[in-house]
Amino acid sequence: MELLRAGDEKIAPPQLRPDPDEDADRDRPWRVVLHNDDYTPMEYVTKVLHDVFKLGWAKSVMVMARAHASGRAQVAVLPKQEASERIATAHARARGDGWPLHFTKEPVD
Ligand code: TYC
Repeated sequence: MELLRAGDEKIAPPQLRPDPDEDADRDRPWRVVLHNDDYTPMEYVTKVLHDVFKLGWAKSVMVMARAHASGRAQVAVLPKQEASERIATAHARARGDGWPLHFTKEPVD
């Protein structure tokens, strides 16, 4: 059986690594943002910031208060994967407890 036909060597091999632009994107720092809502108790928000994002208690209170007053607040700047995982953990915990607490992430420019 013929394994290699004439011209096959001109076909580009499959890319093993994704687009280099995606690598650069993954390496950029990502900002985790906390969004205010009208329902989640302040103490609950503070505890999630402390437990999931590992902020000290005073910092957790400050970040919660800023989001409450301004609509949103920066929680942390993390590698993309870690930001995604912590947000997923925080959302799972909040949904499990019946609260709409919401985080997003955005690349830091
Ligand atoms: N606004 C909420 C309340 O009054 C508390 C809260 C603060 C909720 C910050 C979300 O990101 C938030 N109970």
